[in-house]
Amino acid sequence: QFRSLAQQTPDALLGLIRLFQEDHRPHKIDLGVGIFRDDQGLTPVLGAVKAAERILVEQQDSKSYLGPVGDSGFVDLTARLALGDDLATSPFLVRLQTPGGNGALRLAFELLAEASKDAVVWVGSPTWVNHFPLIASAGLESRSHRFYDPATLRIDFDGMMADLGSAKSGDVILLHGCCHNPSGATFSSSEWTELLALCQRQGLLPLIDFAYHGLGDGLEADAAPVRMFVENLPEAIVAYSCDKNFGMYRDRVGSLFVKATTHAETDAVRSQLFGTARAMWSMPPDHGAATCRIILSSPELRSVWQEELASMRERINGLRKAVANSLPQLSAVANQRGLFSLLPVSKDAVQLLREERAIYMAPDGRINIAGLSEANMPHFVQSISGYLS
Ligand code: PLP
Ligand code: TYF
Repeated sequence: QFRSLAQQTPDALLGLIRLFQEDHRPHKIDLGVGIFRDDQGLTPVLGAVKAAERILVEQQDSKSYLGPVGDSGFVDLTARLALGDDLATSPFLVRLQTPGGNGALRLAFELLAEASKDAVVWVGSPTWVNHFPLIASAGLESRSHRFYDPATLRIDFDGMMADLGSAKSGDVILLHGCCHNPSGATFSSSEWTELLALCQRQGLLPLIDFAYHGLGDGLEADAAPVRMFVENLPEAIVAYSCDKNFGMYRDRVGSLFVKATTHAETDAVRSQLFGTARAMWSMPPDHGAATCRIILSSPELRSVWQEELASMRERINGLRKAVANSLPQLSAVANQRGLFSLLPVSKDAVQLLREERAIYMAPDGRINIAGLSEANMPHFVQSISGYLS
C-alpha cells in the first residue's frame, strides 16, 4: 500500500532545529523556531509552572478520563483570562480544552467546513506556515489578502481592506489576536475597529488565533481587540494557546471558544465539536491544562506567573528597541510585537547568513527576536547590516 505514498515537503522551521544542533561553530545564533529564550539562550520551565506541577503531583488522586470538555476548571479560567468574565460565561459561548492552539485551530476549521462547505477562509499574506495545512485538512478553500508590506515593515491596511472587499457573507477571516507570526506587525486600535466594522458590514466570521496572549503589550491590552470582536459580532471563534504565555510548549495546552447566537445553535456547535474531537484525539491531554488551572486559581501562583510573563514580554520588547537602535533600516521593529520579525533580506542572504555567519532563521527571513541576547547582538547586527535591502 505504502508504495503509492508521495513525500511531503517537510516543515522548514522544524528542519532548522536539527541543522542548528549539527552546527558546532561557537558563535552560532538560533533565530529559528518560535520559543521564548532568556539572555543565555535557554527556555527554562517557569517558576509558577514548576510549583503548580509539584502541587499537581501531590494532589492528583486519579487519572481517570476527564470527558470531552477536558479540564473544565482550566477551560473556565482560560475563557475568563482571554475574554473577560462576562463574555466567558455567556450561555452562547461553547468552550472546550484542545491539544494546543494547533488542536483548537484544526477543530475550528472542521466546524466551519461542516457548517458551510463553500465558505472561503481569508488569510493575510504572509501567515504562520501551519495555517495552510490546517485549513486544507478540513477541506476548506483559503484565499490570500494583502497584509504585510515588506517595504515599510508595516501592515498594508488599505490593501488589506481593498482585498477583503471581495469577501462574501459567510466567509471566514483568520486574524492573529496579537504578536503576528511571522511579521510582528500590529494593527492600531482604529484599524481593529475598522476591521470589526468590515466584518459587520460584510457578514464575515472572525477566527482569531490567539497564541501569544500577554507577550505583546500585556494581558489586558492584548485581549482588548479579541473581546471587541467577540462582543460585537453574532458569531466568533477564538483558538487559544497557553503554550507560549505559560512556556508549556510540549505539553500542548489550548482551548477553543465559539460564540453562537441561539440556544439551538450553541447546542449544535457543542455537539459538532465534541463529535469531531472524538474522531481526532478523543479527549485532550491533562497535565498542562491541570497545571495552568492550578496557577490561575491560586492568587499567589497567578501573580508569580504574571511577573514571569511580564519579564518575558519586557525582554522581547527591550530587544526590539535594541535592534531598532542599532539598525536604522529596522526602526519599525520597535513598534512590532511578539517573538517575530521579518527581515527584509533575500532567500540567498538567509542561506549565506547561515553558511558564513552561523545565523539561523526561517527561509522567509523570519527571526525569533528572543534568540538575540546581549552577547550575540553585535555579531547579529554586524552580520546582517550588509544584507538588508
Ligand atoms: N498559532 C500561531 C500563530 C502560532 O505561532 C502557534 C505556535 O505554535 C500556534 C498557533 C499553535 O500553538 P500550540 O503550540 O499551542 O499548538
Ligand atoms: O512558528 C513557530 O516557530 C512556532 C512553532 O509546524 C511551530 O509557532 C513551528 C512550526 C510548526 C509548529 C510549531
